[in-house]
Amino acid sequence: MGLAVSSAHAPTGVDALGRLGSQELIQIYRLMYLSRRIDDREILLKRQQKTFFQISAAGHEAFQVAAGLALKPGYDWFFPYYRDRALTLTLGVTPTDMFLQAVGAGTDPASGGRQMPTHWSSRELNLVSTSSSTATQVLHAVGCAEAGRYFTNHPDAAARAEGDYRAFRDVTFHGDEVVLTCIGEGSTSQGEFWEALNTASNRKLPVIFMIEDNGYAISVPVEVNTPGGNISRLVANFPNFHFEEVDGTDPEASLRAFQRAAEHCRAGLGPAFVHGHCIRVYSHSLSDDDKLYRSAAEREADALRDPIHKMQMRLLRENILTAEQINALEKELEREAAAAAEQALKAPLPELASIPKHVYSEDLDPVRATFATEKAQAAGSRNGKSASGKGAAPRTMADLINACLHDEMARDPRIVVYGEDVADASREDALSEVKGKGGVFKLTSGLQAEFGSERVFNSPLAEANIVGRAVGLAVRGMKPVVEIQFFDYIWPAVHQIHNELALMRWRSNGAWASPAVIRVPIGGYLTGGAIYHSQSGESIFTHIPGLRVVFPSNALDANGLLRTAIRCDDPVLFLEHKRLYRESYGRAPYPGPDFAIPFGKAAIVRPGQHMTLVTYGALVPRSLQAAEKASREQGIEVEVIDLRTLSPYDWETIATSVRKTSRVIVAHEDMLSWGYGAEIAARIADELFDDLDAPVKRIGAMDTFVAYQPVLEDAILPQPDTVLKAITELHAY
Ligand SMILES: Cc1ncc(C[n+]2csc(CCOP(=O)(O)OP(=O)(O)O)c2C)c(N)n1
Ligand SMILES: [Mg+2]
Repeated sequence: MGLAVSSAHAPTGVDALGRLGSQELIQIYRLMYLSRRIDDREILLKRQQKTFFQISAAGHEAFQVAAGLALKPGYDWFFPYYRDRALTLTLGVTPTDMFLQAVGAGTDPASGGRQMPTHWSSRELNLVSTSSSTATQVLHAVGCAEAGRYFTNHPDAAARAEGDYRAFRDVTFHGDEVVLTCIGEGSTSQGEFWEALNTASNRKLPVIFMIEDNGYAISVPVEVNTPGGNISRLVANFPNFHFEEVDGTDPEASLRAFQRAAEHCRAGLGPAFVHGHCIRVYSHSLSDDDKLYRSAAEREADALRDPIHKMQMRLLRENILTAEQINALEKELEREAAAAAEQALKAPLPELASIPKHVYSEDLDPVRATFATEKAQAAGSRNGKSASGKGAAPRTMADLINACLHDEMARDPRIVVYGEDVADASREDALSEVKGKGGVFKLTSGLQAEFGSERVFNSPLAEANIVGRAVGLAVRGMKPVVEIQFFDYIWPAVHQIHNELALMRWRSNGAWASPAVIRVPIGGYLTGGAIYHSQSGESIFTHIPGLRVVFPSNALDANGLLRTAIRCDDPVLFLEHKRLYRESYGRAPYPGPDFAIPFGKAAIVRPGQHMTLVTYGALVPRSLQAAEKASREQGIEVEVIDLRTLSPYDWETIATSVRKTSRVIVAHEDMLSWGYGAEIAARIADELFDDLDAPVKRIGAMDTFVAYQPVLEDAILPQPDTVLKAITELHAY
């Protein structure tokens, strides 16, 4: 005995029949039993109200220990779920670490008291922070595997670089690393699960999908989630996979299955699917009572398969340990669990001052970005030429976004660009004879031709896939600059954006981050764009802590802000107004490959003393039109402020202007009610009340979607005349 619990390595001692030796079986039992004792101790603490939530691995221990022993912590990568106590214990998470999270200690190494218990995170072990969302993590695992392959093929890209996010995103990789991701059988109903299988299969990625099938998703039995009741049967035709289906209460059979799976992955043959039939010894969590929905007979039948009891019997039957030795071992592990709990109960609580820490990067603030060179560069250009050969003549917003992508990809080999239709042509042999697609709006045109198909490629038609993989790529130090084809179709990705992308840093207390850029064509005024190609909705995203939201109104701003978005260390939603892509308004010469505009700095696009108009996006040119008319016809001088970035936004510029003019309108294209302007107007009313001579006015679309018929579209969206009317009214107030 005396095998270290936390030193994980694949057991090598086998007998002549290929079975595990005594020491290995004892090691497995130690880990399984310790996991169970930690669960039981946590249940006790919860009943004593010393912890606040409990969910257990009971019944999954054999399967999980096997997975942990087959893989290498700190070398392979892990995207587990909330039930993986025995797995993470095997990888090296200590019992004390687990209890520190259960009590919500300030010293909880996984989250600093932010996440529920069993929400794992350890940089040392390559254990990436996971959420409570079922199935999001499997897409992160896919992105992680893509990053590992990319760095293996391009080791130079892993080099540390100063001056941008790379200074804070150190990269490690091994050519034959494997990524393990775990999921319950019920959660395989989620689309994200199928989207992950899709890409893992197509790209032959070294991902092991570990399906922990305990027959229930809370109270919902497997046949309700899985047609036919067996997920292995449904996935059997995915190409390139190695499939295993095992009794997940048998650690030895499970270990063999994981070893074969890992071998398949390490050999570069593709992903693996390891489906283990486990049991749930307790209810779903301490908040659930399975007697409400499971018959006594069923629960008793399950109990007979309890992996702890089965392992005890085996150790006795095979004369590996005597009853006394088992008893002594169990007592020792019980003491270990109790001591760890005691230690955690004495740990300090988190400081209240820690709450805002790690919402955004503490290292690189895009508001004060050292690489921001707006003034120095705006005047000149690099001999009037960009990397994409654009001249010094005024270029459209579409051109300058494309130029920025070319420049940044040439500068930073960690950038990959993917999304729907963004490649020039997925079938490379066509490239020599075709012009290439390069995005439905042509914003990524020529990128694949210049940088190759490994760096610029089409994704499946699945928005959660695009963002979920970006999270996994960015966690590894890559810089995904992905495209969601239309804002109207961002919704399947919102789960990933809200619960994962924006939260990775805060929930892991700064240990992990996923600073990806999501470019999204947005907005209406298209004449016929209708409901599903005209949507706005930026305030839904400015309401997400951890996410930067950028919304340029002209070519130069788009170029400089996209550069900052790419170089900074936070996730950025980069909104590009479709109507502004090729307008004559706001064209500019190419500003050079290092032109960067800091976030949170508004532009006063028209000075004036009679009132302030705060706006952004497509309402900038419309507001300017109205302001010129007001000046011409009524002598009203309106100061127009283009916010340029919505989160963060430039309160100083707003406040200074409102103090000067004492009158303010906030105008945007999105619907009026609960729109972005509501927040700005409320803050002005709150903080600048004494400076105001009139109520704060807001302009926005009608509270409907945008209709197809142009007469309706015109009436629904705010027009220059709508703005002019508001200016006139406010001036007369
Ligand atoms: C996206 C999402 N929907 C719903 C929930 C609530 N929920 C938490 S666990 C769970 C059941 C999961 O069952 P399964 O995948 O079989 O895993 P198990 O808990 O049985 O191991 C549900 C519905 C959630 N966490 N995330
Ligand atoms: Mg289940």
